[in-house]
Amino acid sequence: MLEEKIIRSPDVERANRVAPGQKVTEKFPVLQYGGVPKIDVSKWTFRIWGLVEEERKLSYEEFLALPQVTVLSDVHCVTGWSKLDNTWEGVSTQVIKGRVRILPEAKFVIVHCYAGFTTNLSLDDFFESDVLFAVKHNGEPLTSEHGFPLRLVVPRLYFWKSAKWVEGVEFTAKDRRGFWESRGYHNHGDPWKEERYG
Ligand SMILES: Nc1nc2c(c(=O)[nH]1)N[C@H]1C(S)=C(S)[C@@H](COP(=O)(O)O)O[C@H]1N2
Ligand SMILES: [Mo]
Repeated sequence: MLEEKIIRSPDVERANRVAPGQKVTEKFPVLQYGGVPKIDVSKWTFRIWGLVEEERKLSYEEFLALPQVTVLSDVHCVTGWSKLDNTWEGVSTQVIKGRVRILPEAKFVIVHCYAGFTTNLSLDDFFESDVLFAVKHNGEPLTSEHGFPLRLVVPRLYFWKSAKWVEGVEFTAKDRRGFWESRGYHNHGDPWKEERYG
């Protein structure tokens, strides 16, 4: 852990860390649409495309060679549970920003996952300092249930935006609602404003 940077999500500094309408759990429930995929990392790639100067594709090895950070964050699931004090290790979205030239027309990110699952974020939300592509949770490699080999973690929004089994990101000029966002959930999803449905 030589000189590893620990980023504290601003929500962990709140006096009351439990967002309205939420209950704390010590467990780590598993939730998704459909089954849990077993992903073969020798075939897995991380692709960056859309409104970028040059499309990029990284193997799992290349992705792991990127500089890593540790983030401390709370999780708020829209179904009502919150799990406090999670440490996530992985690659900050800031690193992605440094590796591709994003065109000025780009305003949104669509995160693409196994089996066609997507979630959408504004560039501002995607590039917050506590957002990362995680490979570890609480010191342990991600399990398949929780998104192995790679999951996005967006600490300041409801957990459905923290997409599991990520395969790439697409930069777009127009917003496009993702899987849950087009099935009744809010387009943004701030737990402190209870942006649950919309
Ligand atoms: N690929 C994928 N990622 C997903 C989902 C999904 O259906 N597919 N569901 C989201 C929802 S609704 C939640 S609450 C969290 C749950 O993450 P966990 O199973 O690690 O607790 O994953 C999110 N990421
Ligand atoms: Mo969820």
